[in-house]
Amino acid sequence: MVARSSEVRPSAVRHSASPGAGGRRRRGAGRLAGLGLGGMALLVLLTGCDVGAAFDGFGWPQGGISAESRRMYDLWIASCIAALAVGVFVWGLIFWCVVRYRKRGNALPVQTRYNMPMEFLYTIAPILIVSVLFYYTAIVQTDVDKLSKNPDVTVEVVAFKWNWQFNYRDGQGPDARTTASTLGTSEVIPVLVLPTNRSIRFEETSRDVIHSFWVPELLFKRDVMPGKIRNVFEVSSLETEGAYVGRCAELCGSYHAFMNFELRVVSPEKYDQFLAAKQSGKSTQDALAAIGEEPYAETTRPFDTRRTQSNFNPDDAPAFPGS
Ligand SMILES: [Cu+2]
Repeated sequence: MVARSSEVRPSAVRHSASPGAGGRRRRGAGRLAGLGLGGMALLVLLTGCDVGAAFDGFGWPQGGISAESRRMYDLWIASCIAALAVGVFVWGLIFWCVVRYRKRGNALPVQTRYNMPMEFLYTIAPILIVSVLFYYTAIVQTDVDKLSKNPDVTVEVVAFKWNWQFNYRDGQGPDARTTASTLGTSEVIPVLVLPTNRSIRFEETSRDVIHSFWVPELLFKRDVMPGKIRNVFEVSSLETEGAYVGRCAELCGSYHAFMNFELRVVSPEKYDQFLAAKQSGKSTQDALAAIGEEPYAETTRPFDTRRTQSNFNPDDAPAFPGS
């Protein structure tokens, strides 16, 4: 139902009443349908190839190494395609209106208001779009946050100013036992060795302030809280072997930016050998060398804090450590 103002131009009435108007409307509708079909064909063509790679991930980091990171990446790409489709449709309508209804004389154009179908569409369409995006976001988020009863590997992540300790556990929760451990120092970057194709549970705890465990290739970070809070998350499988830098993603103090570690993803067989070597009393570096891996971190290096060399005395009077 269309309600129009009283300012309908006679020419408009004449125009719509002219004998050729029905044919022109049909042609216009045909053109619109053609455009719609063409747009859909283009979308199918684009989704058929790797749209994410073609558009550089639409700004999202590529190269995720976990099943969860792939799902988050896919959600982002699908959301971008949906946003682009809506954008192209709206831009098309804008340009069509600009051309079709450009000024042709001084007469006031047809004034349209209280167009109920249009107003209904304006209200329903955004609600539908947001609902669909929310639905898929909720599914992926639930999937990423999902915890299983019996993960294959449980590792306790302990953060402290300004380093990490990784404890391999024989069960879940604070009461489980640590069977092997890796501790970072000022001279050695801690290397967290984990296997491919096994589910891994991370249980996080901090010894001082809030830190954040972040491996960019997991496309995921989670705060590490002090006190009794144990933040837990799982990765259903790591898919690509390799060395990946890990960082603290929460501003935790002076040396926050250097609080690095390395995630080393190896085959399940190598992982079992590594763990056995650690449990037999070998150091992390010796255990890594025993399975044919680089003993020290490859993606980052220890930093020099120069904590003992600072001298804030403007007269350069010597300052000694501890003095
Ligand atoms: Cu930190």
